[in-house]
Amino acid sequence: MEIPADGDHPLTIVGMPGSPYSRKLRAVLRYRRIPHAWVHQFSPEARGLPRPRVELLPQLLLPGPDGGRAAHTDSTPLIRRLEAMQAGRRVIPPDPAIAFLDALLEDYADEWLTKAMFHYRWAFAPDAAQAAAILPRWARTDGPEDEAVRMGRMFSERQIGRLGVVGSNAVTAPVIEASYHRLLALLDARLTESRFVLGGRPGCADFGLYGQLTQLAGFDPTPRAPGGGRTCLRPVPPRQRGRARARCRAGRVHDRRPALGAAAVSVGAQVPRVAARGESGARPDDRRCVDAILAGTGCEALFPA
Ligand SMILES: N[C@@H](CCC(=O)N[C@@H](CS)C(=O)NCC(=O)O)C(=O)O
Repeated sequence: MEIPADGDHPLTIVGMPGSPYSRKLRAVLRYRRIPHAWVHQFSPEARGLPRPRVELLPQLLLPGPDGGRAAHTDSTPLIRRLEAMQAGRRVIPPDPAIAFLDALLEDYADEWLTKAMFHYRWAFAPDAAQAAAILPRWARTDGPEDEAVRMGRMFSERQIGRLGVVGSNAVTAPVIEASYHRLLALLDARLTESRFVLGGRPGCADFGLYGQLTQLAGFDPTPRAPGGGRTCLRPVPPRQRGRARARCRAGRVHDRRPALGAAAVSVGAQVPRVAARGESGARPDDRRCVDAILAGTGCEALFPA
């Protein structure tokens, strides 16, 4: 399937500015210079559009087999579909070993960093209040005030009720925050020496990180403030703090996801050496190459030989 060339009928992406995955996918469309229309969910423009089987954001409307359009979700496979639909400015690195590391870091952003996003948005009163006030108004600014207030209350009650489900609680909060602060320090170091996480061109990892950071560093007040977080706003009782510290240390070994943040820099730092070989296509030594880069990061245990 190819992207329709007709400029009057660009691809439609239904999303919300407060949705990290919507920002991620829209950034890919922008970087790849794929013409698209950005439609806010629940806005008048979204009325009558095809709905996906699962109501998640973002939704990409692609030409369906019957000539109509069908709504698809899940940013990671959608990025891969777009790669196949249009050549040029692709975001999957051509080197298979680097592509693997890129996918790993994309997964880190999508599945782990999002815990920080959810935690910071809904665990602290100032962040939750701002989100409740703004999120419903993104659908439309001219709706009735009492409706926006009602929707804001509904969003926040639902999301705060889910905090435990996504894993943010008194014990895990310091782990999540320490991991977030570690990532910021590592990204700061990495991006002052390299334009993108894995070198001179953006990969899926950059877009995944960008999506989550548009919220963490660009919208929610607590994670935007240096050192912001539970430890400074709502001290955790000392007994829980001890347990959390132990988990935090263990996190580097037993729960590999926090360790991926640390891996980003050492992965990034070694990538130029691999990329310098200038080869592409599957090679027998791809696995050895990935193993060598991941050695010592804590991530190697995810991929036993
Ligand atoms: N894996 C999906 C995640 C999508 C997702 O969780 N989107 C959130 C908004 S950022 C959503 O629609 N949440 C609604 C819900 O969980 O009910 C992706 O990469 O697109």
